[in-house]
Amino acid sequence: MTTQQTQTQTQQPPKSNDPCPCGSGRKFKRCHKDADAAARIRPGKVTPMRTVPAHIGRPPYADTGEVVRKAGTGIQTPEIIERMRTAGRVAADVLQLVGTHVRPGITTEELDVIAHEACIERGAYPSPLNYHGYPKAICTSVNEVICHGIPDDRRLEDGDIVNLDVTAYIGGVHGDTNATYEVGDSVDEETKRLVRVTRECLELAVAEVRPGRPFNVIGQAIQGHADAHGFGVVRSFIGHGIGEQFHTDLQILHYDEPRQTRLIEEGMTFTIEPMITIGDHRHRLWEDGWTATTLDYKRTAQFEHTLVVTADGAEILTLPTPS
Ligand code: EYL
Ligand code: CO
Ligand code: CO
Repeated sequence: MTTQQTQTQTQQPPKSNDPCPCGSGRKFKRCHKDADAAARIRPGKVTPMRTVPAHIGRPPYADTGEVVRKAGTGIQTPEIIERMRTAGRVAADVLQLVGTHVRPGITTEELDVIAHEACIERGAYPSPLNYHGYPKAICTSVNEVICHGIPDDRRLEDGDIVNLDVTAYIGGVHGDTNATYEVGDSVDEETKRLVRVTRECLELAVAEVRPGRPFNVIGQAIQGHADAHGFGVVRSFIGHGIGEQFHTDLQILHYDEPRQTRLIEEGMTFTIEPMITIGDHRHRLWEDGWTATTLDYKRTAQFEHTLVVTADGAEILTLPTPS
């Protein structure tokens, strides 16, 4: 996918007698066809990529869309960590601001424009913009969209949920955070519980972070809490090391994986960003190649913070400026 294109995306649902995309082996009409027709978010119109003024510092991929990964130890210098405090706070402030605009009738494109301008006002480049060719400043993931939803002309509806994922690049480093918002006041009780439990999964995971512990304490905390509520944990999208690069080699799993024995070390910076589902944890991609939805079209929620590991725990870098 290249930059600067206007597209109307289409996705053909499977034919009635085709195998259901959920992998059950049954015919689509006997499996998820009704759920599909009732609940599916459909791709809308995506406007051309917006520009960022020349005085804003740009990450290396901003002009080409090509991401070059550099290897590192995963441990940041105090000087980089200090810059990440600023980037994290900017991302959190932008997220909080855009969150105040979530209401029935607003389009996800309008939310993107607010985020894009808010980053620029604060001297930041919106990190997703042209990252691997991604066309927008933020990700907006509605209802059954797990992550990487592209802002478009769809209007939010009373009873929807929407995740806003904001990453800001300022001072040569990234800060990455997201949250799920209820749209209007008719969100059903099961969805409210999903959103609450997902927020708790992130909080419980952050509380486990401490030097000398295996990374798997993070996934154990998340999966333990999700299991207790009968919810699924998405496995295909994971947290990541972050710093001068948006994504480093460090992988943060959100599910229990005992083979993950690497130890957490002071000075590491990474995200935790659990995606929790009411039903099946597996995903499928829209034809745009970016948008990931649940296979069964049931709802999913996500929350994300960027952290630095301290001597005795974790400092959350993506908290908003105290008001
Ligand atoms: C851009 C690029 C495919 C993000 C994250 C935006 C999306 C799909 C190619 C990870 C990977 C955010 O860590 C992330 N969010 O918390 N790609 C991302 N994009 C994009
Ligand atoms: Co993010
Ligand atoms: Co992230």
